[in-house]
Amino acid sequence: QEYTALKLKVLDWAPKAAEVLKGKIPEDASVFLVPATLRPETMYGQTCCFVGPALTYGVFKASEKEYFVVTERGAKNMAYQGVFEKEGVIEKAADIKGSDLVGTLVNAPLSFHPQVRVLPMDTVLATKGTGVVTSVPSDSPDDFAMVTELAKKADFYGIKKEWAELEVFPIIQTPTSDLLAPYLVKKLKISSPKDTKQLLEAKDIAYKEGFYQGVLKVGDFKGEKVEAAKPKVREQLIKAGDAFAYSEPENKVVSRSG
Ligand code: ZZB
Repeated sequence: QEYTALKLKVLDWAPKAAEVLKGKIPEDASVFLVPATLRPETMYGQTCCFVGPALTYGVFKASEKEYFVVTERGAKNMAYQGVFEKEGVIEKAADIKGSDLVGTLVNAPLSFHPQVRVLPMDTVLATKGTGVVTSVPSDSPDDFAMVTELAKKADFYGIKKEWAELEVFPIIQTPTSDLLAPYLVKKLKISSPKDTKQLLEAKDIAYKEGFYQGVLKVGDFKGEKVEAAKPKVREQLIKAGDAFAYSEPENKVVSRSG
């Protein structure tokens, strides 16, 4: 699987994260949460960044001045893809639990919401991508179901309600909707992230309809078909230094459905 790894720069750490990382990262270094996505063309619609609250992440040194927050597994893959300074070598500055990252404020490249929060999602897999997921509720049914749940039960999840209530803007027009994920969640009567079966079906439809019939409504490639615009948005992000290519060894790919 060829992913796009996006660099979400940390602007303000959650108090727990600040405490855990104190003295472990140079003051003048930039730290990024690095989600792996298959849908770079949807990045205009990011509203938050998900981590698995029970997962352990590492803060890995990418260069003198840049550190990446990803799973150790993700970092090991990156080490063989020219992402770090030495081929095959990872340098870990710290360990941090996903739950300690919740509430951290990050910059989301290209998004209409340039500043978004790190929020918890129990279904994030440690065995896929970087263990960090950028959330696009307009086009990902899983993400729409999760942000809806988080806003409904903010106290239970230990977050501020407004962190999960950022406006969901239309990004891609398809024959059925310009907010495909919310449309499918409603149509398939999905009421929570626990409706795994319907969510899988919704995801399948959203991928196919978005890719083959979608047209971008926003950004520099507005009016172009998703099929054509996807690699262009990706290139633009990479050229700007906001993203890089990340791939997974074929046999290790595990789908979100398990
Ligand atoms: C942003 C995005 C926008 C995504 C969208 C999807 C969609 P999949 O699920 O096998 O098809 N993802 C990445 N890593 C993980 C992980 N460790 N655990 C759980 N989910 C993960 O694989 C790719 C997608 O699953 C990725 O692309 C990411 O969410 C998520 F509009 O990034 B995506 C219809 C889907 N739309």
